[in-house]
Amino acid sequence: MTLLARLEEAAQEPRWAGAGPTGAWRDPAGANKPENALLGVMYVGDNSSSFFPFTVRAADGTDSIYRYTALQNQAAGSSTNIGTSLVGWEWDARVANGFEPPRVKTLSASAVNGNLIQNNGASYTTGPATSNAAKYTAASGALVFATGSNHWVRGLALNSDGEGEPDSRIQQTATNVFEDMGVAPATPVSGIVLDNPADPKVASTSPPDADTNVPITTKVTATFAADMDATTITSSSFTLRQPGGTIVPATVSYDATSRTATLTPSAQLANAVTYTAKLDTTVKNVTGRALPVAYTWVFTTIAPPTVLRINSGGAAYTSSGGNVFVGDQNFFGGATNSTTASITGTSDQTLYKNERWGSFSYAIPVTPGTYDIRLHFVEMYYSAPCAGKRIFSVDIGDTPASPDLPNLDICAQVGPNAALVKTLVGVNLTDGFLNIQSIYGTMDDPEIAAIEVYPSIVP
Ligand SMILES: [Ca+2]
Ligand SMILES: [Ca+2]
Repeated sequence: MTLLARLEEAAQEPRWAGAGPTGAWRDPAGANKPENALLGVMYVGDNSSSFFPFTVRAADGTDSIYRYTALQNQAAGSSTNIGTSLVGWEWDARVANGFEPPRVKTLSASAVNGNLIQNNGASYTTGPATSNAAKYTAASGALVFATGSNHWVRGLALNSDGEGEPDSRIQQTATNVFEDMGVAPATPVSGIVLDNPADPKVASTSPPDADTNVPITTKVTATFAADMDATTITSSSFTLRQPGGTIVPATVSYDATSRTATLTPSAQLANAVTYTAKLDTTVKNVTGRALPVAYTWVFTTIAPPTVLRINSGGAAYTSSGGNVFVGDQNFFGGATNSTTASITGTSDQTLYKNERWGSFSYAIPVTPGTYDIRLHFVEMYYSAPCAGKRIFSVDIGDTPASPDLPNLDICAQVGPNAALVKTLVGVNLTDGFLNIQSIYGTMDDPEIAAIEVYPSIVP
């Protein structure tokens, strides 16, 4: 049992004698631990005079916490409102603040209206919002379920003041959540369905439910808790669907040793798409018992690989080969310089007529993956002979080599006002950014003329 308390209104909390000021968990100047890091959702607003229905959309309803209710079988695109006041008086929602745990799954989307917290509790405004119930499985294996508001429990029973809207769907959902946590009621009220231990059960899936950044080459697997009847696991009973409901062509197999069903798509999946995997109730175990309800889970494929070209120190430019370079961006520090001199060794002189120089870095957002990085350099300040007059290094923060380009002497390699290109192949960019850092060497300032990052041509 876990007891959670919160402080969300930094400006309004009392100051206890002898203690420091209390603050909001989410306050960046204080604890800086937003509540959604623990709960998957967090307080976003309230209304103490108007309450709202709890809204489960068709896609939310396919989650297994809604099993044994009609919420699982809503028409695509439709939704169900439960009660009139099961969302109030304070509401939570998912918040994209960078603190949300992996694989949080939205379980409701209820329209609300009232006070909306601003700036981590510094103030409020008023207006509409959407409240979310959600769940996720923590790294510890703990299942975390958040109801989305403090009124949700009024769907279980009347409170001591006679307030509430008891609803069998809320009661069944609560029962399901407890069963998923390993606690089954011994004396359920009439109408509540308990899991039958004899029924087949999905022990795990791959990708896991609500996973993101899934490779487009993924297979989809479900591992069962008991031996299954292989003849019931087919491309009809185990399916993968696109958002519109179209089935992804695939083959399905079952491995009895690992009790694992595997769906292999016939082609690569699309990027940045949420797919829905489903095991139907025709799937049976070796004793002939079927899945009591369809088992559905979702995952989202990775965004397309990044292709980005930057004209360091200059403006947007399309190369003679048709490659689009954007104007200088994603940099920190350094200064720019330019020349009107002709540049040799290139059909894209424009790229080399301006540069970023000094102590600079780049943090370029990229979809995680394997990339080639092409760096362009020029010596535009010194005239010949200039070998040895500028010696510097460049490091890619994402590689173990440090620096990746040591003791670069542009002029010694190609002379002044000439293009020098260095390509690093097969660089794994896993954290969402390509980090480039200039490093001062023995002579003068580092510089760079252009940067390209594109999916690796190396298999
Ligand atoms: Ca490096
Ligand atoms: Ca440039």
